Amino acid sequence: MPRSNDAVAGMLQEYSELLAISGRAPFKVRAYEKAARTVAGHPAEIAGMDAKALEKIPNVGSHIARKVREFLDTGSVTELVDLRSRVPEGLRTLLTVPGLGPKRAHQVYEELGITSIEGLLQALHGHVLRELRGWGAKSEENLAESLRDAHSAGGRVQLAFALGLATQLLDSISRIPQVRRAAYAGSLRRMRDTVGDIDLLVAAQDSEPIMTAVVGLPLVARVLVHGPTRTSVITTTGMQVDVRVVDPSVWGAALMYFTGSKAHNIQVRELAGRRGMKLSEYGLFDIETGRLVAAETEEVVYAELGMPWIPPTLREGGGEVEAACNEKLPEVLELNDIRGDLHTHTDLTDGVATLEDMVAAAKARGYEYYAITDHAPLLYMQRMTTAKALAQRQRIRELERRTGIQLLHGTELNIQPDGSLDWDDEFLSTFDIVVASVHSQFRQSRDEMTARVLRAIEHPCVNVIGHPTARLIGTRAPIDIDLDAIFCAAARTGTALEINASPDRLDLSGDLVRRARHFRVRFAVSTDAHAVPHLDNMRFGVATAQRGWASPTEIINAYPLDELNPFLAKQRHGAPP
Ligand code: DGT
Ligand code: CA
Ligand code: CA
Ligand code: ZN
Repeated sequence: MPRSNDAVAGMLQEYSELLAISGRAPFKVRAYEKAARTVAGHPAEIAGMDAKALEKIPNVGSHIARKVREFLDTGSVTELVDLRSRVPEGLRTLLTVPGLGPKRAHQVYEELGITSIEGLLQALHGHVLRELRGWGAKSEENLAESLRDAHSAGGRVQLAFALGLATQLLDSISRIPQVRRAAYAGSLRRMRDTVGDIDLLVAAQDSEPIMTAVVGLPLVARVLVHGPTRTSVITTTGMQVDVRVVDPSVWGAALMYFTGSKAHNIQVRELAGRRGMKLSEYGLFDIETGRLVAAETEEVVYAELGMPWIPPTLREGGGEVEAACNEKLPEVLELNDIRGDLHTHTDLTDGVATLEDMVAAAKARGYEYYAITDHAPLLYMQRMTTAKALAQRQRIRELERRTGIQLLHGTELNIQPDGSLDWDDEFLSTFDIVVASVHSQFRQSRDEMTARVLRAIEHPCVNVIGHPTARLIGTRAPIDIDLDAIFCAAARTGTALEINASPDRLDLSGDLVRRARHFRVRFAVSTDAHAVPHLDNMRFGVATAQRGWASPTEIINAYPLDELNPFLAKQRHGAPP
């Protein structure tokens, strides 16, 4: 997993944003932005490359290569640090305003002297922004809307971002000599789709040296609390991290407590009470004798309470405690149940990697099968044509012979506002798998939207509805649609609903998966990968399926190919390929 690529891409992206907000030439801004995207999607780990090898990466010239090398060697870039210090703090916070963008942030700063989010809101509500060059009432409304959407995410961050940050911190913390164990807990361990703050748990005899080391970590920007059992810091990314140090002997009880959720903890504690015991972060105790019953591992604590260990993704207080006590916990989907990815792109449309690179990566993951589902002609900017699709099919068949992995030639259709699709039925029936998704016109009425998606579900060639609610976490609300009608029709017609594993989508969400399961819907957990590293997002999709209590029997890409194929056959007319 090329982690260094993500870090470098982040650095280049920040650089481009700082250039933009400083009012530098647009071509320079774009160069860094393009380099960031290419690096993020580059299939090989770039950490070990020298400047010359770096320059061979598309969109990476000598200047950028030098900065990347400096970043990899020293962990920072002098010119970036310099640029950061020259952009006022208030102006930098404008960069975090969704829907504003660096160019406009620079504009409101220069022309109106706005240096804070409050100032921006004032100008917005006073209808001052619409008077600016290049704005107008429409831009003003759009900004207001982005702000409303973001506010509903409540200052939380996406799961993948929190996981990346937690992993980096744990990496540093594990190097502190006195540390016996360290792990993340809280909503991150439960894999909620957004995370408020990161909770880290550390096992050590003595907390003092740990906390001292933690507040000194380079990622720490500000210390909120520096105590012996709990330390809270704000990282340079703006995210809060709570660190607790416990004695190794109570690791299990503490991990259980700080994993939560609060609702789960309350239910488990009540259960303990009914059995004459008391549960806290220090362990499970017999109330009468005060004797410690269990604390060392989560397994023994749950076992003493009369339950099997409950996967963290289920710990939301949604009936899992009762189910566990009655031996009714689901056998949830695990990452190694996944036999293939059913929604992926290549550079034939908007992916950044070649067909060959994507397939090689899929094979390296040990997948039994793999579907290529590039966009279809109605998404005009992708310039897909029938001829290109057929040529791709040819390449796929050859590649299949060479590599031995079963390849499905698919496509991702665009569900038009009236529910019609790309291509005619005859051509559609020649694909091995068809995904259909809403990619535009998100604001139809509920009735129109429901009819639109139902028509796609009823189509005999459509196997999967991609990212069914079209939400983008923190930026776009879900479409307004009668989901029960969708679930009912999907189950009846043998159309799977996607659990899109991309961290900005996680669509369907865990809650919706759980609701859909009552209708006996089948699901496809897919990454929608546009680059090789995106294939790793499968873990977020699996976690989302778990949060919906889904078992492998309900997930079509956990089926072996000879069970998947009859599902994909649906009710197609026309000759199969
Ligand atoms: P977040 O940070 O908003 O994404 O959500 P969490 O679940 O990580 O919540 P957080 O960070 O406030 O607390 C971490 C865990 O600590 C939480 O999941 C359960 C436990 N916890 C915190 N406060 C309480 C409480 O008042 N009662 C109980 N029983 N547990 C608590
Ligand atoms: Ca938390
Ligand atoms: Ca916390
Ligand atoms: Zn896609």
